[in-house]
Amino acid sequence: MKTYLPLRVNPARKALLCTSLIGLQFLPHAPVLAEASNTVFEDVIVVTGIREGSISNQIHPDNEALVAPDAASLVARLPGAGLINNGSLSGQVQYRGAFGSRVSTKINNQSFHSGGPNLMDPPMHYAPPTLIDSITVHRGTSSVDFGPSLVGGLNTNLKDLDFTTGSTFKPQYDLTAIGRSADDSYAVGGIVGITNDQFKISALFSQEEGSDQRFADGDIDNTFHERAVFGLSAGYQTDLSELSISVRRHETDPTGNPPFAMDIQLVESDFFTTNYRRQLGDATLKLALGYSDIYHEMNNNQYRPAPPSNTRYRETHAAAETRSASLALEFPLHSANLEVGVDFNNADMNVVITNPLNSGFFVNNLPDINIKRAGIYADLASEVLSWNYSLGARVDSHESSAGNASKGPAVPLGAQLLAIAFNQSDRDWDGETFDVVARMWKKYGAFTYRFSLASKNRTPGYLERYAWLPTAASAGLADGNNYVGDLALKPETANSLEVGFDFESDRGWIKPTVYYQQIDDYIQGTPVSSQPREIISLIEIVSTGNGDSTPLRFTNVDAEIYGIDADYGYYLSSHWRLQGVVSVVRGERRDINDDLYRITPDKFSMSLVFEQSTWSASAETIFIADQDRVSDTNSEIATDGYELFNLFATWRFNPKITFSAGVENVFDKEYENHLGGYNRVRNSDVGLGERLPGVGRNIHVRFHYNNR
Ligand SMILES: [Cu+2]
Repeated sequence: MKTYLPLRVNPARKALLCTSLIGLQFLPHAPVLAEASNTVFEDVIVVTGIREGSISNQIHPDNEALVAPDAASLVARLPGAGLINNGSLSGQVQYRGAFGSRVSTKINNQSFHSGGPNLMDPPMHYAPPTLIDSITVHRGTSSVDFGPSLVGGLNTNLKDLDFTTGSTFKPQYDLTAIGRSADDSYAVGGIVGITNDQFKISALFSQEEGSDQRFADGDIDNTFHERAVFGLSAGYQTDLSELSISVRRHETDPTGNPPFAMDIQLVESDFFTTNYRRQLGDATLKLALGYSDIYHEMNNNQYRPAPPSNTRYRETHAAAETRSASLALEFPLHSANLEVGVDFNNADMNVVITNPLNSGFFVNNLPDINIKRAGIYADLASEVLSWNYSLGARVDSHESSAGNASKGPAVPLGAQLLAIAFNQSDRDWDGETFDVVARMWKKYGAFTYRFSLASKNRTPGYLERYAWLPTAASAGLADGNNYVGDLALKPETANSLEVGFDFESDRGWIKPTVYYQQIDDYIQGTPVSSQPREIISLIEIVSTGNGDSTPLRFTNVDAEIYGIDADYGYYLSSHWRLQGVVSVVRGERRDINDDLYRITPDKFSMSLVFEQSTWSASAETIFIADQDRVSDTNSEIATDGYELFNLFATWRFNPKITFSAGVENVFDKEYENHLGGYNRVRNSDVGLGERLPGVGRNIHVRFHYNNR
């Protein structure tokens, strides 16, 4: 049995593990039809805490190279994935060419709206590495019970205690400490509590801080970060039911965002979740409630060289409050397993831009937005002629509205006129979307064949629909363009086909997938100047005042994304093996001859791994290709390919203590990170407008101490 996997890229084990994790989390009830589970379509990254002796194919947890403070970088190592790097704590996961809200991202199964209109706090912002237990990534299409998600979908489970056997309360802890040289950063955190066979109660905490990251030519200014999390959780179980409640407070202090016009001043957020599960005869009832309240401030003058003129000082205040609920019933139906459910999501958001030097300057560029959704779904899983299949459908009813834009007297006339026009427009929208997902898989010897066919939707975000003032806020596109929304936008629809297989034998494994996604009404910025509307000249005038004379408007266009990705491994001997990942993604417009923006360059990685029972070591080479398939519409600049070399080792001293260490970018190679955006901070060692470089040589250590 292989106990150490320094680079966790073996989905067969992940699939097994995931099944086991689900079993563990929802004890005491095993899934009704374990074989028919969809886990063959999931990748699971285990970051901490697999319980000793609890599963047969055990994977030790502490072997992921946590080289960055942003946990999104962990997901970026998977086949088909990449990291949209907008700052040390502002990374978005790109999956098969999609990012932002196209890839639904949850924490502890809670779906919530970010606070910042530029996604300075994307969902993974709320998952500090010291607190992560595991991350589940849906390969390709997520099943309908996951909720709406155009491409893929991921959920991060934070650490939690396990119920024990016997009524005596026992202390339980799971603590992690991380240090990194490239930004002199540290992170400490974990969970501590007491538990018995019925009750558990715990406290969660995390503290992280780091300065600017170094690269071969100096410092990458405004890549510093600081974040703290506190929380409490409690659980109760009986033979037939389980109830859990958790509450968390996240506080992000000044954290830089070099590809944006502003930096995070603060993000203060409260999260509340409660989950209930009950066995009713053969059926399982699941209820989940969630609430999040996020308040965020950012500015362009405190943490980077201030603008030359007082009139250009900006401080933006943004808030998002999300309420969510879901109820599902899972039960056997003849030889099949049926899950039916309803889910709701209701969010209020507001964004005000101010000038901290002029109280007469304030403008409500996203005023009192409300976005509501109610969904109903059914998912049938069964086995016919030794093929497993799952068929799911969901219908969602959507509603959105915006309030009146307020504006101070110091706001220029052009913007005042745009606000008046916005306030006179019809800002209510409602619509329905219909998603279907069909999957088939079959185990045949060493092979598992996988097919999936889906049609999924994404409704426009509040910025895409309601941004009436041309600003650089763009949900993190960071392409230097100003954007305005379109009240008439339609939802995006992705029709996708995916074919792959998992092969696993004593000699190794390979899991390739080929996919094609046709995305109709893909939302993309197109030049305002080419659009026949009378107000356009005004938008251009105001946008010119805001630094971009050629603004873009979010528009429905047609696109396609296709590619192939795989992970593989080959056992050279009982202690040595080779393993790695291949990703090739293409994203293109179908209506004009252009490529999609910020698509992951082709990637190939190979690690040589040496493994013993208590320690392992690996040497990894990553080849990143040139990316010259760039978006003309987004004025995207091509980047050159490069090669990186990393080292990593893990020692397990005893069942409680694991220590890992590694060197990222051993040769301190200087390279442009294609997904990193362009530098907007003056007087940095990175030129203004230059593509942000990847981090230089980075020595990282991690210490994990737990008795779970
Ligand atoms: Cu922000």
